Amino acid sequence: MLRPLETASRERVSLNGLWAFALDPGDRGRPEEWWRGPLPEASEMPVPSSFNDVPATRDAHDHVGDVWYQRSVRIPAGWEGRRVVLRFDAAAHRAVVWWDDVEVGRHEGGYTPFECDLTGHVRPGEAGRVTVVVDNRLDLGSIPPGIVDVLPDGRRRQRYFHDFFNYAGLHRAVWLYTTPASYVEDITVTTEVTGTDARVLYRADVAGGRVASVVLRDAGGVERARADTASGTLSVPDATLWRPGHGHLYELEVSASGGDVYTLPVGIREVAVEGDRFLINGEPFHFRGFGKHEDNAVRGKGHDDVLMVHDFALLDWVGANSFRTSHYPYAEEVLEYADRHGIVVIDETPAVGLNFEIAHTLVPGDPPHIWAAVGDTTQEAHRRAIEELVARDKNHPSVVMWSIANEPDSARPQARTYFEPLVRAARAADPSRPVCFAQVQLPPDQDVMSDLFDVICLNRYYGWYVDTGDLVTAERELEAELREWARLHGKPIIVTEYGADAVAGVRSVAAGTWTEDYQVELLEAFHRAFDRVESVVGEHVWNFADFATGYGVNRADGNKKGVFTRDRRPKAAAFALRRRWTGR
Ligand code: BDP
Repeated sequence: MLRPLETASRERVSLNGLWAFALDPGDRGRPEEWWRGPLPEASEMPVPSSFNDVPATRDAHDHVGDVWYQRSVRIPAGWEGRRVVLRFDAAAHRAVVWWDDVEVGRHEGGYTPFECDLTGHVRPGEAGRVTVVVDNRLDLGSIPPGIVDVLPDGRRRQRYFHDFFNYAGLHRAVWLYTTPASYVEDITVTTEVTGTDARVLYRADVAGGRVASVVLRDAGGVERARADTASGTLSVPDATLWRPGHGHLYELEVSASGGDVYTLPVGIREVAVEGDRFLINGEPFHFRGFGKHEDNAVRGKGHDDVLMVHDFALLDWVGANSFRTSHYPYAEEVLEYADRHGIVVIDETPAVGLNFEIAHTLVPGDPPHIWAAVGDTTQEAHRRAIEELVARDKNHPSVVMWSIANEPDSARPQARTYFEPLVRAARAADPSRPVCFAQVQLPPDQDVMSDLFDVICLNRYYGWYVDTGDLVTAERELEAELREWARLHGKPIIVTEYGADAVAGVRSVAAGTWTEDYQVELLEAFHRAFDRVESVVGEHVWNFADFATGYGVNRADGNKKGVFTRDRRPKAAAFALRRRWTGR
């Protein structure tokens, strides 16, 4: 799915800003058809932002159910005879959209974009009312899954099985854009590298017309290759490659017969897994970085360029070359930035919490395990989440691997049955990138599905949830386990999570748990083990920064495994990592 752009043939208007907003705790909005007029008792809500922490009330913070957004939108007068599209970069987790009284779209899945074609509903020059209802409920058919309880006093309580707060709402940009009636609908690009010669394989889909030309230009605007077919291969002798640390981009301009023009940034690079190596452009790549979250005070998961650029500056400062979009697709701005700056990304679906054993907020006992609770609906939602992720992010050179789940139950035989078709779906959607999942602390002889994947990604909490406080045992057990994975699978291993909670400012000579010093010592113990096991090709610390999560008794004002605090101040661990990763 192409991102809205301004080109010679396209215009784009941002609908970010203050929208009318109403919580709907009594579920009145749908039966009373609130889209037919101004929202009752509306307040104002900034878009993009998660809604939860903006109003400063418990009701908003803990709200479970529908919220309503509304604003008036004027269609530019010059858009006569053109296609008009309303695009939501995200609505967590389910949304229905109306233009005036007419439903124009609906979508499920809180982290991927969707569009509503307004052509035929709107008159250029006139204004209309856009109303969106967003439902933040997670159930056993959604990705991620959850359970909504209705308490004896009538309140709803949302349970979910993942360790980050269920921020929701319109937390990414909203756009109104236009294209000619016949338009470039999609472009798919893959690249191959032989020495310094490269090939750009492309396919362009034009709705209501045909491809007129495809031109590849270099960063200086000089034409390097050209074609006039809907799909083909462009040869680029002496190509400047996209590589980690160097986000070199070309531009592919696709023109359609009806005059539409779309320009796509293209990074030329090749990704491969060979034996236990992860190769980028034929060279072994070692992942240094973090699992992150989209998480900030007040905004929640609301995208903000200021915070994004600052996070990338800190990644640079600490010497990270990569991160995982744990545990959902991040805003497209983030991937575009990574493309431009040569940061490597493992791109993850929102399939987190397919596991009751590690749940923080589930009252144990009902149902007994995840595979007894979820079924075809969940698997179908999961498949859609994979396909929507690939459709959105397939052209980003920064994305080198798909992670299709975080810490699912991978011990029970049902896990294999559930995941086999999903791995197939991921490979069918994109044959060019490796596929992985992040595996919860579970030894290789108990895991029933890692052989289906290309890279072994392990989330390991030796020294924290197991061997708590004993880093000598932690280091020994970690190394033994890593060697076992290497022996059994012969694939590259990335430790996609390791870390310890540390409350900033709490120091200790005896390095007890929750101190900054223990966090440093734990990371160092892991690093010694990594450096002794050759198949380890990556280290992603959990987490880049402290983040909001449910208020289980093992969390104090959020998860404190950040190497930076929630407001991005470095803990001692940040300096230790910087020394390891940059030598400074
Ligand atoms: C892992 C999860 C991650 C949690 C982390 C933790 O993948 O989402 O936040 O552990 O417990 O289980 O800190």
